[in-house]
Amino acid sequence: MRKKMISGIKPTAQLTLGNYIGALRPFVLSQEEYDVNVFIANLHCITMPIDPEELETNLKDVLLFYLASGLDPKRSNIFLQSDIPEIAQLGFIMSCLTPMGELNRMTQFKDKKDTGMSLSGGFYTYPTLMTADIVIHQADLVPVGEDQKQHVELARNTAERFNNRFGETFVIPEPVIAKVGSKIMSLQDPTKKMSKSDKEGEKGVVYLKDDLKVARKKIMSAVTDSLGVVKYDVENQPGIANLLTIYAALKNISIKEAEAQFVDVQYGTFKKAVADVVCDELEMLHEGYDKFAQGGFVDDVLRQGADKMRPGAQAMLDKVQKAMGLDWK
Ligand code: AQP
Repeated sequence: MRKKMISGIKPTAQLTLGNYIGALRPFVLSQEEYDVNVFIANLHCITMPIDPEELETNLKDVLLFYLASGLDPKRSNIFLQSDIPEIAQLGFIMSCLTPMGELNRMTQFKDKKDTGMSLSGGFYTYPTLMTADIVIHQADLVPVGEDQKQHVELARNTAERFNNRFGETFVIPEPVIAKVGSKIMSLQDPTKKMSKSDKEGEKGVVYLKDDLKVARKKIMSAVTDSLGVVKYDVENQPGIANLLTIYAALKNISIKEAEAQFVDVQYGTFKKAVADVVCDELEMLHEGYDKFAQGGFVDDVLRQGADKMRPGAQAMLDKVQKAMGLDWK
């Protein structure tokens, strides 16, 4: 039997090249080998303040970019997280099985807390909802970028804890991290992750919706160094290392192979090659986006996805409730 893979993206803002290389592309490539299930994580969005209209637009965009990237609804299940209410129910149960000490150690929580912004309880417990997202579907594999690995490890711990306490119930999921491109960095500050809600650093972020000219300009203005050698050295040349990663990931080659293509090449020429490959990919995505936006069947995709996923989720929640003594039937 094919292994079951699950992953999702929060429709918090416009998708970035980081989301594409670290998540969307690996989802699409996985379709050959795995039973692929991909969702739009709208419940995770409301853990931070969000404008409802913006959320709705972003949600449609994520779906259109899933399709434009090559996710095929005939082969893979694509669904909206909130269309399966059992996930939120199981999320509460999972939060009761997760020690606060583990949640306090989550780096995404610590980073946001350090900014001094006011955080919601939902943001604090979001990794426990993510646990439910994964285990309710008995997923074997969870492809994620480097930043989400810790949350998948928390999901593994919680599933193991449940199995030990209440009997063998959940499959223990494995995180899958892409060999190249699991953490694309900002083009302006290559020590910082390229993030879709980074409003201050927009110049360092290539959005999938960016006009090709704008995207090209962002790559050509990427911060580099004065060493003048195209080499993968994250510590001393983080900007060049990031551009090499983007190039290698999109070309489907190793970093070594990418480096070999740019021996004795000047930074300007190297950046142009990176911009070309990014713009080719964006052009393909824009064409797909427009085609699916006009197709008018996007609602059906989500409906069919939820119809296929919900019965399994309901059965799993029943099993959990029985195992815990929550169910009198
Ligand atoms: N820069 C990145 N490089 C590689 N992978 C990335 N991912 C995100 N940014 C990069 C991966 O994309 C998937 C979806 O992420 P998400 O939207 O659920 O959450 P996130 O990791 O918090 O992504 P962002 O873009 O940083 O969103 P905001 O700014 O809203 O917090 C995940 O697999 C993630 O690893």
